[in-house]
Amino acid sequence: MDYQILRTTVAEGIATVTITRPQALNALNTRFFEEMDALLAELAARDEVKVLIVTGEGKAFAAGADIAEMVTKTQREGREFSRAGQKTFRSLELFAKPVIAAVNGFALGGGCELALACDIRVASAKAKFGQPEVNLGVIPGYAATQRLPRLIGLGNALYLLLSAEMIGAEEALRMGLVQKVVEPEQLLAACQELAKLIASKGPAAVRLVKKVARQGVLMDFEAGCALESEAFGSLFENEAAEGMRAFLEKRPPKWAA
Ligand code: CO8
Repeated sequence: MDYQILRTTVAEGIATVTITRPQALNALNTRFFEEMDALLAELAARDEVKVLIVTGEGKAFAAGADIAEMVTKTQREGREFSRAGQKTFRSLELFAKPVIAAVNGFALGGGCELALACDIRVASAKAKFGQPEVNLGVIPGYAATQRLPRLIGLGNALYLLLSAEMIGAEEALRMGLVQKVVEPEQLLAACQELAKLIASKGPAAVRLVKKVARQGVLMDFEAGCALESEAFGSLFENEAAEGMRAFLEKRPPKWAA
């Protein structure tokens, strides 16, 4: 695909994906979703890519769905626009490799929903978060009504969704919306360091941790535990044998690719 909005660099097993429409504060349009779908398919097939980082160029991570594109939509088109975006973000959420959101600036509406679909959120101290949809007479359409309560609890989620208040990085950290806040100039380095740390771990274990946690959170406890035992067992005679042997032999593990 001829990528016009997403710029991707791959180094040391880490793919950094940057949204490059700063003139519109990286507002998410149809083209963005098409490119993200194509990119995820490409990166899924590249074994050397272990972790993804998603970030934005300029002062926004993404300031929401593209209001200019949405304004004239009919009910049917609105539904379709929402479903297409939900599908892309679900693919990102279920992507076999961990995804870190490097939230550099405004993460509003659909932009905040993009961050929510990532596995870990690291924010610049300058980042701003919010779900301002009700200001526009709409509601989130990329699953913030579903992911936000699961991530930060119903009280915090409804506070953000109903008030449309924009909060800073420290407040987002307090709510559990982000996992870490760093100085703006440190953001990419901090995310790369975290990505490299994850990439150095047992690859099958990393894949299964994500899969089991993601699936388990939507299941009842017993079913989630059964899934965990199944995944746990599958690592024996495989990666776990090397990881534990390496520990006992006091040497670093040699993971199969
Ligand atoms: N869509 C389209 N264009 C945008 C968006 C957006 N979400 N956000 C900013 N822009 C554009 C502005 O129109 C402006 O364009 P231009 O230069 O041509 O006038 C340019 O980006 C720069 O923006 P500002 O001049 O407004 O920059 P400021 O620094 O003054 O303000 C803000 C920054 C506070 C972030 C402000 O731009 C703002 O409030 N943006 C809108 C934020 C918002 O409401 N986002 C939620 C959108 S709704 C949504 O995401 C729903 C998701 C689910 C959809 C499901 C499908 C149906």
